[in-house]
Amino acid sequence: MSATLSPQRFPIYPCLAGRTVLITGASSGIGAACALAFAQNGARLVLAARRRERLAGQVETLMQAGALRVHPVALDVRSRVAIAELLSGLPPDFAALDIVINNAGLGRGRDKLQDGDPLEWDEILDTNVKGLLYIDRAVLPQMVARDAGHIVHIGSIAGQQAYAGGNVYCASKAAVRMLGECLKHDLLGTRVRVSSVDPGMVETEFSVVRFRGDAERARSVYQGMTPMTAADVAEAVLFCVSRPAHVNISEVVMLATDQAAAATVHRRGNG
Ligand code: NDP
Ligand code: 8X3
Repeated sequence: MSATLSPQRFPIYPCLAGRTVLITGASSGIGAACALAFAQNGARLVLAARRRERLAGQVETLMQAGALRVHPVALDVRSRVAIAELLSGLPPDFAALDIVINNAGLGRGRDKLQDGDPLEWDEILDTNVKGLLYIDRAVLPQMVARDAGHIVHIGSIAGQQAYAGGNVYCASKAAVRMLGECLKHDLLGTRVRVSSVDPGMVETEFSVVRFRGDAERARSVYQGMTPMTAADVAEAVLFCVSRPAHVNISEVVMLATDQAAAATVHRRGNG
């Protein structure tokens, strides 16, 4: 699967025009779809991921789609130093972040815990939990000071339901869920909002990464069923951040119609 942006047309919410939006993990999948969704809504975009060349390759399409400006930055969310440098290096018109889509994340394998690789656990937890925390910690002071802003965590149904081989990935997304819940307490009394968008199966590069580049195994995850698309998730994100200021969409749990629960999937024939 390439990072090519689909021609999807997203809903337009006038309140999003001119907003400054930081998206982590914007080089692929859900993050890239969010970038297109916000571009069509006339936002100013900071796109972050490790593969900067991919981000750079999206700029022209996003500008043509309606983005006010696009600033692609190489970032590994596991590095607090890199996050601080990203924020301090933003051009002046990007400095006040209105919306942050805390999306960068990954799974690795479906091994039983007793067979698992602790180095992969570190990668999952450092990215999905600590990286997300570092981003929140870095952007929240300016949002609290301005008494405005919206953070969206991309969680997962895996944070709510256990499945075989989910172990550390499920735990990481359960942590994301609880961090979002706690954050709402920490921000109470401010106008800063926190939403969690928790999808089930979405066909992106997620499974290719999870199965360490085994494209065939990745395809088999979605065999015979219709998964959600990254654009479906981006549309839910747009909905969350376009509500009136007194409304916080706390949590969106979205599943493919062919999915009743994390590991309960209806498959048709040989698909
Ligand atoms: P993709 O693999 O397509 O995208 C993952 C993105 O995260 C890439 O842009 C990747 O960019 C980025 N990323 C990974 N590690 C880092 C890092 N250390 N620093 C910065 N960026 C990083 O998968 P999805 O779009 O599906 O995944 C996005 C989020 O959605 C993840 O948090 C995932 O857990 C979650 N999710 C996915 C579901 C699915 O079924 N696909 C379902 C539920 C939730 P790069 O490699 O260039 O750094
Ligand atoms: C990724 C989706 O169901 O494979 O969060 O855990 S799942």
